[in-house]
Amino acid sequence: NSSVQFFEGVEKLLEIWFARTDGNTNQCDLRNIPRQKLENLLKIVRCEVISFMSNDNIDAYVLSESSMFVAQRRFILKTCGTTTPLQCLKPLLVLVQQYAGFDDVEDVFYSRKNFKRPDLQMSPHQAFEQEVALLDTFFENGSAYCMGAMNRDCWYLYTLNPLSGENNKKLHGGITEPDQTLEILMTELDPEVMSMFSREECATAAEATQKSGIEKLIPNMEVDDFLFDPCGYSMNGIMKNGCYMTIHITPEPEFSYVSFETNVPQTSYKDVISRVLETFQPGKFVLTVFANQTSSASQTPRELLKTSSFSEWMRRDIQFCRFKNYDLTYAFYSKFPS
Ligand code: PUT
Repeated sequence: NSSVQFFEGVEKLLEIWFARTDGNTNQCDLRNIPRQKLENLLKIVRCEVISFMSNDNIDAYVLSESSMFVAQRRFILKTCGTTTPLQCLKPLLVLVQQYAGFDDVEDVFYSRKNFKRPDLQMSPHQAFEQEVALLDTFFENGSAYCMGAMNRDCWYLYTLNPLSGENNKKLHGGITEPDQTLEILMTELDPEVMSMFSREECATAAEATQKSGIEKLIPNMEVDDFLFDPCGYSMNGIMKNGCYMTIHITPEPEFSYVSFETNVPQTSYKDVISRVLETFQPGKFVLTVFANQTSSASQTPRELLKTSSFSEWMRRDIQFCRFKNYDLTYAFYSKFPS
């Protein structure tokens, strides 16, 4: 039905870890940035806050276009549609220095799946090369990667990859505390499942969260969910220890898209991945897992190499990258050969 207005569900995901050159971060905290300043930042990105929850370890914002998570030294901004997250880099770095007390960037991860309609994006997001050119103006030692088939379903990443050397090692050695991130980016979803994420079928976000089975994906999450009118759904989940999960759903059959992301540590992600797939029933999906050396998920590359299918979803390709202290696994699975 060509009368349905297209919406780009695919998000741009920016994760930045901050540090201090003198190593003294005790008094530093990104959550000291005033709310109004963050809201001004989001205006530049072309989105706004629609809901907020927090605990001692993390602030979680549901946005009009996806989510933002602010912890002591980690900033995550995930935005879909025609938002422009890279345009907020300069003011963000100023705010961080001014209010949070950090004077250095420890690591950066900017990633996204290929857009369905790149032609509708705004500068610099029409092409990954343009995004990289902008990122390179802010960061030394950034490296850009494309994982998967670059003419079909693929996933782009920009991250810091400093040359070894004493100075670099000390300042940009990367995150050594245990850290991991699982993302599942799903397309061609089952229309019956997607119909739950509309006001026609569910009166409230809580009803959609419960009926769809989202509430059972990862236990012990405090949930902040939002059901858009007439359709579309976003949720953030946070745990007392600062772990998060986030799900964003574009249900229209012509361009259905669901993203799932969490940093909850697991020695094996197979069960979580299987639950997500059973819940949303995608035709195909991109899977990415970052795990650093101290993470309990550090065996993920070995495990996923052995996993040639999840039930009826067959692996079509898999790639690995070893960065200074993270291993990245990328894989693409589909129900039917495309
Ligand atoms: N989205 C990037 C994740 C990096 C590891 N936390």
